[in-house]
Amino acid sequence: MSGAGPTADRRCTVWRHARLATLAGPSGWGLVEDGALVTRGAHIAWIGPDAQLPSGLATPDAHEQDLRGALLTPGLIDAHTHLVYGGDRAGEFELRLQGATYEEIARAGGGIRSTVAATRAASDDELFTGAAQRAQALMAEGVTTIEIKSGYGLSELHEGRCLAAARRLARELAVTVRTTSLGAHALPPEYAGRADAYIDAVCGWLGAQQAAGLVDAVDAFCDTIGFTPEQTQRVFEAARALGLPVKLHAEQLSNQEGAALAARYGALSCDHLEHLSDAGVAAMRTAGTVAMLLPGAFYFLRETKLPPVAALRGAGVPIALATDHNPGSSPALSLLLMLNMACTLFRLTPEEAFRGVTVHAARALGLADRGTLVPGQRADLAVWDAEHPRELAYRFGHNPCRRVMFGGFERLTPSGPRERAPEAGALP
Ligand code: DI6
Ligand code: FE
Repeated sequence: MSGAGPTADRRCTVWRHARLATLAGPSGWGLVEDGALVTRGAHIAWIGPDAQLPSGLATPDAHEQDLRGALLTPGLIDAHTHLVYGGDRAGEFELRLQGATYEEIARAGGGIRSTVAATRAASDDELFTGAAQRAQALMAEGVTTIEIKSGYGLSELHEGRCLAAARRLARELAVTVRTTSLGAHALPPEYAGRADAYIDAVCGWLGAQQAAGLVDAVDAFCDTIGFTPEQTQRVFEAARALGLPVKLHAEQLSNQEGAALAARYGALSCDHLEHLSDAGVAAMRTAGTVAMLLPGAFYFLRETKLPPVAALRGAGVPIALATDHNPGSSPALSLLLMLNMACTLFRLTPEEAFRGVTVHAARALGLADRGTLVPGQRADLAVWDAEHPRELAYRFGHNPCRRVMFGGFERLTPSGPRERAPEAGALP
């Protein structure tokens, strides 16, 4: 566990006397008792037992921080959110508690489409401010990377405004944002009865979104109240033509064999998956696609059909977890709560759950530079008031995050700005 690179005179921090959960290697926590970790610039330069900390590794002006036994882990990654939208759906929540189903509300023109109306009516600043507040709630729990989907604008103009708000978050907050274009989330009212024409429009505006630097990946909602596999495939073809990776909201409410379709396009992840078939599991394994489980939506929609965790585990499909934060099916703003829910509801082990918001979440975003504490990885770190990482999945409604380092700079508070302006090139 060594490997300082030859990078010159960049600012260093030496974290000493920490319990490290490195997640290095294919399984296990990778625990190092009384460990040390050296960051240089935006990256991890060295990690290992404190007693083996090499002298002369850090620059003379390095900040030295004694963590006195606190737990140090990779920063957390929320790899599936819909953070940018207007309004809320608390009234719909009440309707569902009185017996209306999510599908019934959607078919009656509520659901996603009511959020679309509120999103279109919101100003750019309102979209940004609402999303920033939600992002900071996630960041307070040690989140350093967030994926944000569009999908509540549903026109070229409004989808672009939502993706631009997501990009602005990355400029103004100390967090990495990956954007996903989800025009194929629901049918907007002006295209009622013309789903194929709407899909043509979605495919048509992807190129301009990409040219504007607004999109890192493409997603769709393939389900009875979403789009058909054929329509989904057309979106995937358009993404492939542009060289954009795909992912899919698959088998959430029904089995459309969407996961197998997505796997044929080399999808980064398939998400939800309660109704995933054995064929879908096999296709995901072959393609190396991550299974993104979303316990917040399962819980909030009071679903009873469990995702096939044993089959995914048996096939060696990497499992990730995310909040799926959105106003309709998962208004959750705690990734730590998802750890607990994934264990209690889906029977993941605490280690599987934690890998799901670190290593496997990074993979679901196609990011190879984060998710573990290994030399060369980004210095995205979280310090916890905990003795063992399993405690992060055990307690709920409790936030033990004490400090966060983002790309080699400590945030002033866990959700706050960087302690000082970044050096050019040090941050994404
Ligand atoms: N599945 C979901 O759970 C979210 N989107 C999707 O395709 C829900 C979005 C919403 O209800 O606003
Ligand atoms: Fe979602």
